[in-house]
Amino acid sequence: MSRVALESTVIAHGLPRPINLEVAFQLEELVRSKGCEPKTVGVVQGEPKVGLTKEEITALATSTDVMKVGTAEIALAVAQKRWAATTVSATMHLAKTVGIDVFATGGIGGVHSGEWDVSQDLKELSRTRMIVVSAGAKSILDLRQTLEMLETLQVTVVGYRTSEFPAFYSRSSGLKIACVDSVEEIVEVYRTKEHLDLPGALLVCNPIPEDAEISPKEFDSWKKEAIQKAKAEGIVGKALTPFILSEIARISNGATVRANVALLKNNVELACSIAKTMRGG
Ligand code: PSU
Ligand code: MN
Repeated sequence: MSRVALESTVIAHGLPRPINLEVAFQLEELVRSKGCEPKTVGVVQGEPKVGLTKEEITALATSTDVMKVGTAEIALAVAQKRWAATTVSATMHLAKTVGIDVFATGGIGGVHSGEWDVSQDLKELSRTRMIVVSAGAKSILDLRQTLEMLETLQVTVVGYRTSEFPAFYSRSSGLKIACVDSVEEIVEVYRTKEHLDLPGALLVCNPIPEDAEISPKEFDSWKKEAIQKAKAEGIVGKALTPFILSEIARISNGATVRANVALLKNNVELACSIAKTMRGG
């Protein structure tokens, strides 16, 4: 059966509780309903695992002592026998070790505005060959700089039925990318990367469904407020993304959470369709 990797940081640190656990199970169920096998990735008491059990997912979603690890911190979590949720970078790295080629996430990390803070997701996307389906980069990032950095790092970026880099909660950003119109085309691009031994990810940008979109204007005001609060409270580094996401969820009365869930499901569906086409072709 075609396997589709899922990350756990969005579950442990990206969505509010208790909806985070419901979403984790819904995404796995959705993968199964499409005839594929979900492989949620995480670190269980120091053991990196590709394919968490229901109990392990529950622990990651409910415990208060869960690390957030990128590729750089996997070894630390293992040595210290910790529970850890994996970001896009760590999920890609671990999923690749068991030969998985397709991964569905919400949004990748990237270049933050203001002080230097660039996600290790970009470095991993640059070196690990995998199809990563996302709704663009995280909404709180500098999208123009993120797209430039993806180019510098030789990541293949395509829009699924769009020629704009999607802005997570909204479908457009004004930033142009190459457009692919079919799943078959996505698979052909990926096979070509394999044949020519071109390293790095094929980042498939899948815009949020229209009925779940949030207007950029509305979102910008929420984002400004959240970023100001993060500054005032001195939140930096790894804690920044989870802090801002939870602030925006609060300010928007849950609207961002509903949008996040909608785009996650949309990405999972496209990833399944890609994974099945890869197996058939
Ligand atoms: N985007 C979201 N929610 C999330 C993340 C991204 O809307 O929870 C997570 C992903 O796991 C991504 C990580 O890999 O944030 C990036 O974190 P950082 O910027 O600290 O590298
Ligand atoms: Mn960072």
